[in-house]
Amino acid sequence: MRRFAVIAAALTLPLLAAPQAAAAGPSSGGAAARADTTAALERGGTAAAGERSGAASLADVIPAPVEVRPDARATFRITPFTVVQARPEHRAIGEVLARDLRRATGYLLPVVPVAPLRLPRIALATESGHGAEGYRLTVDRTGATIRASRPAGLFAGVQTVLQVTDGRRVPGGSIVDRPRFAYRGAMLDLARHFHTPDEVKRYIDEISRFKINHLHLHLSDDQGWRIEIKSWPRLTEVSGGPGTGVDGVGPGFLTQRQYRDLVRYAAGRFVTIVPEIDMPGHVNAAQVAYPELTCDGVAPPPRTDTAVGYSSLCISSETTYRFVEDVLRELAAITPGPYLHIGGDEAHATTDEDYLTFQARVLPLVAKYGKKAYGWHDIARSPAAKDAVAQFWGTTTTDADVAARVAEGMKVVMSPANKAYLDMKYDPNTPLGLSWAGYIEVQTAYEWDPGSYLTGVPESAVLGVEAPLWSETLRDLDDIEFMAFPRLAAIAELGWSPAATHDWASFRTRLGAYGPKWTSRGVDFYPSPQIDWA
Ligand code: TNX
Repeated sequence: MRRFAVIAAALTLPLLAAPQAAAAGPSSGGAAARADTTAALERGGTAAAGERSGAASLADVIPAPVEVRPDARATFRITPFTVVQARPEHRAIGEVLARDLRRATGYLLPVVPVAPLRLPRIALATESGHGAEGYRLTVDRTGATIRASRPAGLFAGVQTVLQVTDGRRVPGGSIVDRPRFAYRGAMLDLARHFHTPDEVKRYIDEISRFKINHLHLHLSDDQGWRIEIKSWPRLTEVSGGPGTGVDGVGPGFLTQRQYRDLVRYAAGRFVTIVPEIDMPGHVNAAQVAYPELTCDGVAPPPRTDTAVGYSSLCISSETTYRFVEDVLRELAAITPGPYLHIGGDEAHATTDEDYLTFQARVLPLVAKYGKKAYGWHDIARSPAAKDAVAQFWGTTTTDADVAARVAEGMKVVMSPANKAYLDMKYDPNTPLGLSWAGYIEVQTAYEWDPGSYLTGVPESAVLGVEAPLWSETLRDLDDIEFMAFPRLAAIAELGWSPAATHDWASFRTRLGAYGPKWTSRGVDFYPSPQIDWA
């Protein structure tokens, strides 16, 4: 009975549901997809509209997979009868695949636990040996199968299928894939300009397509405080209010409820949220709200400019540590991920001695709340950083403090500002962004090796890479997308793909072929002249 119902659904509903399904998607390619669908159906559902658009080969994947064996004779055609097969516990991942394919085809693409009879299918299956995020993809004329040991691997495989398909065909052959580094991150700065939960979700959607698995949120800075802390409510009442942020264009902050919702949303795309509260510098907004966080007890004026390095918590005051502990405790309670980022950068208004005093107390506090301490690489000045993770944001390839701490066990996430900072202009004509670390065209973002970049930091000490995007000059999602894409794809490849696959000519070609996917989703990417866009 159930089987019959599924077959009936697969056979009949696609034809009825097609136009609606296509129209429902937010994609700006919806109308075109609908026209293709109608044409294909008029031709008996056999014509593959995508063939005309020079559909991808199985090797057209960003980040490049570990091993690809294309087989031109084994192409799988997606038809109105195709189903997605996923066990109930993997249903949500199956839906991620089906949702995009429905948008492209207008077909129903039901997600079913067992595909009936010989219906063509894209199947998700479990198989040991693929590690935390690895997967194997096989495609032949009867279907495609993604096998993984863990759900994150199935999700990664789904992203690969979505890249190689034009909605009508999945190119034949097989892929075996797994990440080079466990940490592949992106960062948004909500302090300089607030970005709404919806904007953050759209960014999560886009970064997870490139197998980015961490999103670092910079939640406080001199200009604004963007996360509700129940024990210190004025932080957001005052410094998340109107007039906060660069140029005073606030307001905005995340309630704890909104933050938890973001964490949940990200988890559904296998992205871990990493919250950052920057200290002991970059704290002017906190001090505006609570003058007792200064040494003289006088509230500083709110700041809407982009200067850095002028504010410091009062290191000799116990109020400071009560504040820090309250914040870390509340953040830890709403953050299931392993990391709390405590900033630590550009503390130019804190003396060296005070900086060390502060870190000796605060780095261990993170562990007290069950989390791993993570900070900008300035924390390597402190001996207490040996158990932490440091995010390297320098523009040099040597840092004695980082090398010394790494020898003691510290791990490093690589974000060299002159390679991985997505807020740097592409060239002198880029209307948005800054240029203090130089101009970063796509090739510059791509051509470096995180595993051998820093003297004294062997690959074994590198947890991964992250591409920060600071928001001094950015307002809305279009601005974010224009700076992030296509460079984020380059950083994602450095984080995921084996060093042996690193090849600018190949990346450049695959990136050019990806352009229409961004266009069809309305992603406002920068059409770099270095790339031949399809
Ligand atoms: C440096 S990078 C900063 C930020 C700025 C950024 C702008 C780092 C750890 N600190 O405060 O927003 O440059 O590119």
